[in-house]
Amino acid sequence: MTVHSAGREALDTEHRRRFLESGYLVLPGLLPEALRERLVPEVDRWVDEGLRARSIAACVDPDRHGPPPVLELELPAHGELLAHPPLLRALTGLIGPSFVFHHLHSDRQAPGIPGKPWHHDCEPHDGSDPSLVMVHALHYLGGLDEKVGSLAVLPGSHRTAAGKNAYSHHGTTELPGEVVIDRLPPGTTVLLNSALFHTRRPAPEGPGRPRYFIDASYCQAGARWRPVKPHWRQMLARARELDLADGQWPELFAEHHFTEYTGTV
Ligand SMILES: O=C(O)CCC(=O)C(=O)O
Repeated sequence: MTVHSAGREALDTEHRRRFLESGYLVLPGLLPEALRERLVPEVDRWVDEGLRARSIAACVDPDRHGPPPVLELELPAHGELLAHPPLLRALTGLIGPSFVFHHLHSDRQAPGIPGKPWHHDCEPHDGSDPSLVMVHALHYLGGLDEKVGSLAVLPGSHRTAAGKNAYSHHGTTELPGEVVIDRLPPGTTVLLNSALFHTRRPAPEGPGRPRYFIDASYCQAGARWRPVKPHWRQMLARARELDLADGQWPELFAEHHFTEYTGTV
């Protein structure tokens, strides 16, 4: 497993080389306890008050539901998370300083939730440069262990062009060459090249404890990327209004990095 100790100022060229080659990097404890302690009740609220369900409905059937009443990034700790300085510094080390926020999801997965079949999450862009990268930051607030199940990745799979669900017929089964990430301390972030195939596996010994999982994604500047939420403009506008980038990172919430929303694919 490619592991980097969080808290160091910048990732060195070796981390970058390993990320380019394998397509992932594990940053144990990137999220400090104080931030985690504020994120967990926000995730609980997001799920228990139906805000997550409402947010999904806004994407699945926008004509019927309209935009959600609350956005993930309007929850204060979630807003902080998406521009968490050590995270943005790590991204800079991997893909350079010019990138745009794409989307944020937050969930408390119930114990016993089924796995998620092999897939990747890369969105297309309208440019001609195939080397432009989208990165997903998978934040495991409570870490990973036998009580919450694991994440498996297929190193190098991001380098072959394939549809998001090209391996979904394998379900969550073991694939040759996979790396299983099944033990992570709380507050660990796994950075994935979004084109990397990965799968979520359920807890091996049956239902354990809830899996607190937030993912945020970022796209390298240089082309216009496809948005995944119909209310993407509102999302970026609120992030700018709330100054989540703290006066820095001018591209982080800029609209010009996106094509028009054309529906779910
Ligand atoms: O739950 C996880 O560890 C990964 C989930 C996942 O693959 C996804 O949300 O795309």
